[in-house]
Formats: sequence, C-alpha cells, structure tokens
Amino acid sequence: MTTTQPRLRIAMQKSGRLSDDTQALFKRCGLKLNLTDRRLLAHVSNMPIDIMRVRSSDIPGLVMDGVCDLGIVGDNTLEETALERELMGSKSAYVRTCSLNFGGCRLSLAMPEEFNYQGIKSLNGLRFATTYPQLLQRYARENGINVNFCMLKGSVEVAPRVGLSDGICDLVSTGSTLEANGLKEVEVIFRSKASLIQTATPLSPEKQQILDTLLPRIQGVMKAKESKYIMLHAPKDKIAQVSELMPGKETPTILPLAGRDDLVAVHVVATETFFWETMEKLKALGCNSILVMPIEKMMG
Ligand code: PRT
Repeated sequence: MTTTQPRLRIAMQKSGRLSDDTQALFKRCGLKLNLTDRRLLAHVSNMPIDIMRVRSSDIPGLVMDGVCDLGIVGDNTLEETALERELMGSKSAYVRTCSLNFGGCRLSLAMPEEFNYQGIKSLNGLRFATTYPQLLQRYARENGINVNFCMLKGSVEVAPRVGLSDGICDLVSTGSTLEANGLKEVEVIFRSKASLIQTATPLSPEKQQILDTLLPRIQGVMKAKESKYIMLHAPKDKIAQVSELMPGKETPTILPLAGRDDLVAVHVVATETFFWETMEKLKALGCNSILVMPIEKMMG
C-alpha cells in the first residue's frame, strides 16, 4: 500500500496587486512552480506544497474554514472578513504567521475638495461608498459618530460625483486616484500590508515540518529585501566615527587593504535605510569607494 505525503496548501491572489509580489516571494524562496496555466491548484515540484490561486477576498475564508493551510492576503481584506464573519457567527479565527513587506496601503475616508472638514464629528450622519463597511462602521463606533454606507466593489472614487454618496472609504497608496477625482483624504482609518496567515487549528506534524522549512526562507527573503550590504574604504584613524555612522546594529567587518597602511576596508550589513546624507558624511571623513548593494538571501 502506498501512502501519499501530505502537501501544504497555500492560497494566493490569482491576479491583481498582490499576485506579482507573492509570486516573486515564492520564487525567491526557491519554490519551483508553473503559474502560467489557468489551473486552480499549482503544484510545487521541489517541495510538498500546492498553491491555490483565487480572488483576494476569498483567501481569509478559505484559511478560516481550513480549506487552505495558509494564505497571503492584505490585512484590510483579512480584518474586514473577520469582522463580517464574527457578525454572522461563522468561523473567524486565524493566526498571523508573519507580516510581509509588500502591498502597503491605507484605508481612508475622503471627501470632495470643497467639503469643509472640521474634524471627525463633521462626518456625522454622512453616507460613504465603500468595499469595507465593517471597518468603516467600527471606526465610526470608536469615534462616536453615525455613518451610512453604500457597498461598491469597484470605482468607489466616482460615487460622490454621481450623487451616490457624500464621501468614500477606500484604499489609498499614492493618493493620485483621489486627486484625479477631486477628493481629499481626511482620516486614515486602517493601515495595511500583506500578511501570511494560517489556520487556527494546529497543522499536522508533517505539514508543520514543511512550514518550518518554508518560514525561515520567507523571513530571510523579507530581511534581505530590507537590508543592504555596504562596502567602503576608510581612513584607519577614523574607524570609530565611520562605525558610528553605519545604519543598523551589525558590527562592521574591518579588513586590511593590500599595500595601504592608512586605509582599511569596512563591510557591514545595514538593516536600516542608508541615506545619501550618510554617504556624504562618510566621504567628508575621507572614505572612498562607497558601495551599497542589494542582498538576495539571508539566514541566521
Ligand atoms: O482579488 P480580488 O479582486 O478579490 O481583490 P481586490 O479587488 O482587492 O484586488 P486588488 O488587486 O485591487 O487589491 C489587492 C490588495 O492589494 C488589496 O486588498 C490591498 O491589500 C492591496 N493594495 C495596495 C491595494 C492598493 N495598494 C491600492 N492602491 N488595493 C487597491 N488599491 C486601489 C484603491 O482601491 C484605489 O482604487 O488603488 C487605487 C488607489 O491607488 P493610488 O495609488 O492612486 O492611491
């Protein structure tokens, strides 16, 4: 008798704003899969993992109901679904396994440019077009105001212009959609990023083992994306000041330079943004050959 090895099932957005980043994350984690065809379930050929490609809005429910073990979804969709399910008495528990550094946006209230905004109370009794009624109502409750809403799944930004609503409650990233539609952002009600979530029910030991291999890779990719490898030549007598200027908490590696008694090579992994201003300060200290390079993978 042959037994089939359990496979970890991960839900991802089929197409849209999170799908390219999710696909790139899987690739950088070394997962070999073919996402070019239209199949719902894509098999990873080098690990016991299946990727289910669905609409973003279906992902929280699929994980909460245990149809998928894990999912990658925006916190906005996750929180809205959890609130909606709580209200309906359906399963709404999940575990946030890790926060990912893509899909950043905010859910905001926006009003026509000409609206005289005088603080949150001036929104009392108004009507908002939104895809996120639960998050909108929770915010209104927490701030002691009453709002009405009309549910729209797309083109939310046109609602005030066509007389459907007074304002909107929608996702914003650059703000250009609001500007193009004569709207101004008046309140940020929720900040969101993509997250990796998993079922509230513990995974079987076999599936947990697969996740224990995958998770450090995901964290390594995230950390590498936020980090830079910095190399420079520094005057030997300025090492203390140079180290002080290095971003992050890593101790720099100091290496001798062939044929130079006055200079050393300084290498460091920076986990914070390395600004042009810092490079200019290093140059002013007598440093040269300052290189800032991306890191592909990190572990440990
Ligand atoms: O897959 P499904 O169709 O169910 O989901 P969806 O319609 O939410 O898909 P999609 O691809 O539009 O968004 C997927 C997720 O991307 C969202 O749930 C957010 O977590 C994240 N995200 C990040 C965004 C944005 N940024 C964003 N700017 N989702 C939508 N927008 C839209 C916004 O609704 C508005 O229309 O972009 C416009 C505003 O953008 P700016 O740059 O002009 O401010």
